[in-house]
Amino acid sequence: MDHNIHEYYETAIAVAKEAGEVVKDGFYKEKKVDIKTSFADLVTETDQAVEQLIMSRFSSKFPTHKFIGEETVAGGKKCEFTDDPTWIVDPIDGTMNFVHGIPHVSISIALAINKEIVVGIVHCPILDTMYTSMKGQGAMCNGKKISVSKISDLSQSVVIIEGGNARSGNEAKTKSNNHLKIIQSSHGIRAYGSAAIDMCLVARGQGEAYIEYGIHIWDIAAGILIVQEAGGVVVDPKGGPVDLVSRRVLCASSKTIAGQISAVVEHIDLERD
Ligand code: LIP
Repeated sequence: MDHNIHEYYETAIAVAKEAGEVVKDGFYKEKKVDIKTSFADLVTETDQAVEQLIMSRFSSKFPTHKFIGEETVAGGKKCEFTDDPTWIVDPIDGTMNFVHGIPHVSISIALAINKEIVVGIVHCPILDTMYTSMKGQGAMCNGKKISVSKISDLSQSVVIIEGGNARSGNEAKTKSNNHLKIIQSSHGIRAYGSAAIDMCLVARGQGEAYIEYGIHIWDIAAGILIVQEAGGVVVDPKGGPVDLVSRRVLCASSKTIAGQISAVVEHIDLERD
C-alpha cells in the first residue's frame, strides 16, 4: 500500500496544535487528578480529553490506521504494536509537571508503519515549542533544523536521567544507584519530567544523553525519530537496537557516549508493554 507520509506529517502537526490549545486551557485551571499504578503515576481529565480528541481526528481521517494511546491502554485496551500503520500517542507527557504547574509538558504523537517510526511530533504548548520529524527529512524545532551535540565523551556530558513513577520494589533503589554512577562519570544530570522533552533536548544538543527504565512506547516513539533525524543514536540500554515495547531506552549524541553509559548502569528488566 502506498503511503503519503507528508500528509500524515501535516495532519499530525495540525492535530498536535489543536490538542495543545486544550492542554494550555487545562494547565491554568484547577485539575481533577486520579492515580494509576502508584501514588506518583497521575492522570487528569485533560489527559483523557486530549487523547480522545487526537484519536477521533486520526480515526476519522485514516480509518484503517490503528491507535495506541497511554490512557486507552491504562483503561484496559491491550497495547498491540503490529506492522499496521499505528498512531502512538501520549496526550500529556509530563502529567506530574502539568499537575504541579511546571511548563515542561508535551503532546507526543508518532506514526509507525511496519514497526518503523516515520513521523514524530512533540508539541510543548506551554513552552510554545514544537519538535517535528519525518523519516529521512531531518529534525526541526519550531521549523529550524536541529542536531545533536558534538561532545563525544561521557565525562564532558550532561545526562538526562529521570526518577520515574515507580515507588515499590527495587526499581526506585536501582535507579538512585544509577543516578550516582552517572553523576560520578559526567558533567552532571538533569531531569525535566517528560521523556519526550528529554529526547528532544538531546536532539537539539542541550544534553548529550537520556536514559530511562520504566517508560512506555507512547513516551518515546516520537522522540526516537527526532533524535535519529538529528544525528543521534537510540539503543537498548543493554546495547543492541532499541525495542519500543521493552520499557527502557537510551539515546545519545554518539555511540561512544551510549556505550559508556551502558557500561556503568545497572540494568532493569520490566514487564513489556
Ligand atoms: C512520564 C515520562 C517520564 C517518567 C514519568 C512518566 P507521563 O510520562 O515521560 O519520563 O519519568 O514517570 O512516566 O506519565 O507523564 O505520560
